[in-house]
Amino acid sequence: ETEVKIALAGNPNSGKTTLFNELTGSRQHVGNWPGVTVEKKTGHAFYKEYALEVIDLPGTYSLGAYSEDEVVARDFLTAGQYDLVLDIINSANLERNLYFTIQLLEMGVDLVAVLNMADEAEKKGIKINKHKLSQMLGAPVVETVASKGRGIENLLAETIKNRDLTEPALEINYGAEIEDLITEIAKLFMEYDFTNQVNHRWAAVKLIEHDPEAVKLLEREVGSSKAKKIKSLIAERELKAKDDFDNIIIDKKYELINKIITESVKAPAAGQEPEN
Ligand code: GDP
Ligand code: MG
Ligand code: K
Repeated sequence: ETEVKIALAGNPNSGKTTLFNELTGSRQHVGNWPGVTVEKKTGHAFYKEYALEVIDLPGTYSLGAYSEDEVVARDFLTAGQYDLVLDIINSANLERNLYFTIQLLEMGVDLVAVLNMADEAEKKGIKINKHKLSQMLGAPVVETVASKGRGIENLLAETIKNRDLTEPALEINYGAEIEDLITEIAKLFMEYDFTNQVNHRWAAVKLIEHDPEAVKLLEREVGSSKAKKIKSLIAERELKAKDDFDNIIIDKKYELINKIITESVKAPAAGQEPEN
């Protein structure tokens, strides 16, 4: 029997818990994440000769540091103590859900994109080209209707097939000003012996966003005086820049999401009734 550890991540109400129940049945354990009051659900599923440990992460829209839920999910994901993440997506609300997906991909998380609520998307006349979406995300894509137990066998098969997935992290081009800054931060990471296993480009972007957890990580790894030098470099560049870096970073993410949606989704035009 081979052990495979998977985590369910995604937006609230994307169907994570429903899928978790479908996968694990009554083989569940409920506890708390260490140090916080956030509920931790783990369970077991069996498929062929594989025993899957399944962890239901708190649902969040983002992976910043603005709530306990986000920090729990993010700490789990950056610690890397899993084989594969199942990113549960509400297919009927793709734009918002993909915002979370691309954050995972930028962190370098290996995932299967699970297009859940396929029934809701169908009702709305939304047609998703799974092959194209998979190509653009650089991740396998499967379809499920968790509430009806549809697509679970296929999801298990794809999970096992991709358990050793190691894809390079997604790199979004944030434009010359930010890209130059990322390059310089990366050089300082080298010089200062920042060796943390997190994706370094992702960490640099988070520092540019003034993410407090990224700042804490940096201070822990290189000490506060070196961390201060990196923070000063960022502040100096921000002063010179025409536009707000935070805004550019969000805009570029949505630009990519819109491109993905344009190329992989057919939705009825506004005011037009779905075909069925
Ligand atoms: P979570 O917040 O991600 O854990 O989401 P839940 O599992 O609690 O699901 C939110 C709601 O969506 C519940 O009412 C589920 O019954 C429903 N749901 C889950 N999966 C599906 C699905 O594939 N199709 C439809 N129509 N409803 C679903
Ligand atoms: Mg839930
Ligand atoms: K992996």
